[in-house]
Amino acid sequence: MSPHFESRNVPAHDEDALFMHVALSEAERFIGATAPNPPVGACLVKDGRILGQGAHMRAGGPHAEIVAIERAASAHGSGALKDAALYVTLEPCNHHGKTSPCADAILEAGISRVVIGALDPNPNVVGDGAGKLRAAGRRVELDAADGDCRRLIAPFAKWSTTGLPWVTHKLAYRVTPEGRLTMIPESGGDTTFTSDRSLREAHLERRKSDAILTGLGTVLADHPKFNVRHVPDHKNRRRYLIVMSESGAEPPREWLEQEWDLGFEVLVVSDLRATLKHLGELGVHRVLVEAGPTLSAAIKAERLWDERVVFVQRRPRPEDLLSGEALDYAYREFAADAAWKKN
Ligand code: AOF
Ligand code: ZN
Repeated sequence: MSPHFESRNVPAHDEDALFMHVALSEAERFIGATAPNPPVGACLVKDGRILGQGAHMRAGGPHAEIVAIERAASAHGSGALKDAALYVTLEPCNHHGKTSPCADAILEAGISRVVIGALDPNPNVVGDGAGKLRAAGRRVELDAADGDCRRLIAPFAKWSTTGLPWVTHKLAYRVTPEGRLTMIPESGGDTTFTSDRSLREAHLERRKSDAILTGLGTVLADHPKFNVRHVPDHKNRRRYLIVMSESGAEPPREWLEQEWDLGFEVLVVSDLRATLKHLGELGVHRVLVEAGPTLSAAIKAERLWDERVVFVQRRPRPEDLLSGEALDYAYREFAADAAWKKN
């Protein structure tokens, strides 16, 4: 699967899946902004028309359903919501957390049908929002987008059931003149990828992350900047930047100051597994690994990754160099036991 174009399983003429993808498109904009909450999107529909749509934008902020309901009510009047259908990527909550239960707001608005993309995997939330809606006589249906909503919250599902963050491992390979694939060793610099498309893709992965993990070798070799540059970042976003240093040696002071100024809390660590556990405790859902061969080999050998984004340099033909055709190819893969593939 190429990360340049996410493949989606939308059955032909399936209107439910289409509206659920409107909700998904809302949620996706805030991946990387909502931890320790999941990204969630919602869309309200009546007579085939979208009345309002919205997303959960940050922890502590209103839930996606509430944003969509408020937008629809202010655009069309609250009476318009009666007998509307709500498409929401995650089961509406039925608990008093930082906000009051979405299930109640849905009932009050008179919404008669609720299409849910994924059940809430959070075992600490005593909810059954779906059950409450059903008991109140509303039509409740599950999974209109064939697993895409489960995939959206896979990092949240992993974190809320194991306490560990989801690890995305970014890798780049070059083909040598002898035809061997070698890892492009450095990771932070802008020279790693040949095409703008790949650069944007790599920076989108940063945008989606709560922490970036690299190795001291990479830092010393390149003094990389790890901030999001080729796509817009979330507003006022600070992230953790983890430097694996087996010897315990510190990165250079100027580099530490540079990364602090770019919005990072830098942690220098020596134990990979203990660090992932610690990051989970800090509320980190998504770790992006951007490392050289040594740390990458450890991530691979210890099977610590959940998802990989792999860039492969193509062997150029002379005419490609003139045409400006992208000299790379990218794909994404998931560990075989990725939880979102099940049920
Ligand atoms: C929803 N809609 O948009 C989100 C939900 O602390 P709170 O009140 O924000 O609750 C957080 C929990 O609510 C979170 O752990 C997850 O189980 C659920 N998230 N639920 O109905 C939303 N973000
Ligand atoms: Zn809620």
